[in-house]
Amino acid sequence: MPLLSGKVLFEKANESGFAVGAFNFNNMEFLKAILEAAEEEEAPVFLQTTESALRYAGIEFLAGMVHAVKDEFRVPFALHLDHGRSLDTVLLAIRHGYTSVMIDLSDRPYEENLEITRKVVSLCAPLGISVEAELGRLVGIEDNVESEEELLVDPEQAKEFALRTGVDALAPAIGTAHGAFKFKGEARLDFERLRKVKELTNMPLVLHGASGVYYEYVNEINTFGGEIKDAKGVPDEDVRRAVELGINKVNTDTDLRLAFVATLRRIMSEEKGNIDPRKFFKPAMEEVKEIVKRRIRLYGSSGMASLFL
Ligand code: PH4
Ligand code: ZN
Repeated sequence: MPLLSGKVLFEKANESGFAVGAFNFNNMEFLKAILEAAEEEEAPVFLQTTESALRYAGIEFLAGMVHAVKDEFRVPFALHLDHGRSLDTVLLAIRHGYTSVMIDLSDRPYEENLEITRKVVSLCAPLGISVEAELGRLVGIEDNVESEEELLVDPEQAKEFALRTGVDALAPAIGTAHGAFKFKGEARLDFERLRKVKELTNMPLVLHGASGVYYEYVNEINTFGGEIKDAKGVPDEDVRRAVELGINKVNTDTDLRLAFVATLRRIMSEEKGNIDPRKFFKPAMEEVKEIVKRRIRLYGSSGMASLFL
């Protein structure tokens, strides 16, 4: 299956009422784990890189790996720029064969976000590249904000933004946050707000900051020398509900990091005489593959590759 435009993935998911898993990668180990998991689950996926991934590994390596292996896999996938912060990064991604981009100017004034997003759409649409944008802001407990409410998406504004920009997908802030520390107490997602955004836009929606931050990995990390206290993620039932209410792409990065690091910490402490990194990385990569499969099943996208034949 060729590398597809994100447009195709977004449209099929929206039509059929499931979410495509979007997984971040910064190296070969994560990319291989994600693709193998998708293949085993027969699920479409977004392979995505942020600007910090590009600073870490270089776009030539990250995009180069995807283009080099794309014909080895049968499942449909898109190469997506996650949280692109400028027109320059979008242009860089276009030059490197990305099939989907996110332009994230959610921390800028509304009109500025709108104008630049419009420009990105006018560049990407003729090339068949999908565009995702964000409205409202994602904040974690580290950000110390006084009023979370005013950072959440305004559904009427989402409708206007979608019409005026022509974006293919919208990421509405409904209370999630990036990283392993998402909530102080119980998880609180604003489902009513999500329902309203879907009703008013009827377009593909994206959930960022959706990791489950599973206890078993947090516990393993803490047991083998790590220190991550008060970690908290989005419960599986909340992710399921968000998909039922119209989320069509779910971003997951932290869960993959936790799986990888937990396994590394355990094996490094068990095999003190080993200096071959492959002996650490291989099982860590396998664990990333397991968590990707688990998340794909949660999003209802297992078996959905057949829709693209
Ligand atoms: N993302 C991933 C953001 C990763 O700069 P960086 O590479 O560290 O950024 O867009 C998510 O929405 C991931 O959500 P999660 O943290 O809940 O997995
Ligand atoms: Zn995100």
